[in-house]
Amino acid sequence: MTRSSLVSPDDIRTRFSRAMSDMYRQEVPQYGTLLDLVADINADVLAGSPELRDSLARSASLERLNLERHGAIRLGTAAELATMRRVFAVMGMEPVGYYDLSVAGIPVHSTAFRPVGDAALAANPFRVFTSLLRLDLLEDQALAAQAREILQRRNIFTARALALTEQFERGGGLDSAQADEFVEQVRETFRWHSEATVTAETYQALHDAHRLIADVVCFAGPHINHLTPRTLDIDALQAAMPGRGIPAKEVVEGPPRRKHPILLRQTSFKALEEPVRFLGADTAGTHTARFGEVEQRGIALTRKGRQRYDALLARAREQAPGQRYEDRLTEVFTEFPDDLDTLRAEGLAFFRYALTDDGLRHADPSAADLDIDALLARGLVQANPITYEDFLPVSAAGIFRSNLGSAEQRNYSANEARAAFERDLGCAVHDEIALYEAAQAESLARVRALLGQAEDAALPA
Ligand code: OOG
Ligand code: NI
Repeated sequence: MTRSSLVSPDDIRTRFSRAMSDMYRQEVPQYGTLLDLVADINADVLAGSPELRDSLARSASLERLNLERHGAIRLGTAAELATMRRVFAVMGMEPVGYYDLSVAGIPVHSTAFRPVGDAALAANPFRVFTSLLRLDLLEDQALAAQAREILQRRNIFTARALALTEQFERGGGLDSAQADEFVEQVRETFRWHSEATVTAETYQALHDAHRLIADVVCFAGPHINHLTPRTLDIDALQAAMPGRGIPAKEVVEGPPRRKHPILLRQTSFKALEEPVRFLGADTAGTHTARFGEVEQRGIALTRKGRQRYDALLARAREQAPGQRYEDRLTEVFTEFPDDLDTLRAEGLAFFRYALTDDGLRHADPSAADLDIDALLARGLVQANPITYEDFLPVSAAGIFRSNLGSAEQRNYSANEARAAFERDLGCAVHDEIALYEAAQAESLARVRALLGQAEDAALPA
């Protein structure tokens, strides 16, 4: 087999995200309704704002918009997490960020598998928020042991998926037919199972300990629990959802509405109650797991920007008698600058630098050494916002909780379990902020190199 017949990981990821979307549309009809609504609203927003269309085009977000979504799964064992990492690697997805949800009373910790390079993100930014259950947080250690034993018995990957993953690792790639087979096989792992692997009694015991534990332990695989398209106006979406028969969660998670969106805003609709059959039972029971979510992505923040965001969000979440949460959030966030120049000048947000048409046409070679502010002031360079590609722990906790019922909030002691997570995963997770820093720095280096080249081009032939 020649190298040229190999399919790129970006292409495999795109095939996979499409297969997941088709499967979820069939399994959860409301997801299809949501996709239609998102497409309508995105088209309206783009038609009404040529400025936004241009800005999205410049930040490589326009073309990927209708492809763009994230999913989420919850795994039961360290071995499942380690193998999942290898499977995602075939699709060019690497673990980015560490999210400790136990501080919010949810017994999991998580990472996001996603593409990391500029070109891969532009091709298709499909991400999967991947959580690992923490049975060590269970008070009832006998129940935890039982859960571990049940999990030990299952194998969530098909033999062919593993064989193709090994082939990828050995030879460095898959051809088109193998890529299709890989996608089909891996899809099996993410599929819904209406047959539980345990009796109703065991399910109930695990459910009583925490609903999430029953969801992870009682089924043959880590069914995808939501798939989230990207909208350009989440407030319009939130308002339109009930009209299409979709019961939205009460508040949008994340920062308030702004002229220049930052980070990530998310809302979801309530999980479905689905019929399941328990081991040895004649009649059907029910399980509530799968839901829908929508998100609006904004500009990535620097460490300084993120600290300010976290502090403001914490302040907004302190109870204020007689004030609606949304109003309080908006009020508190008036302190966060909402124009791109200030966000850049104060080092609060990340930008990708590119030459302007002017910069391309009559580049001044001596400009290559000017500092970035001078390059911008001369109109040779433009600064395009970098889209936030990751997740927010406080928001994620809110999304989990809205689908577990509010009674599910337990208090686990805050504790750094990151080292254990990375050991289970088999590698360190990327630092998401370092990835944005690198993207910004590389774009600046590229701009300088291009300006420098103008010097050679200007020399007489
Ligand atoms: C994951 C919830 C987190 C998000 O978008 O923040 C998440 C889960 O419920 O498994 O997907
Ligand atoms: Ni999500």
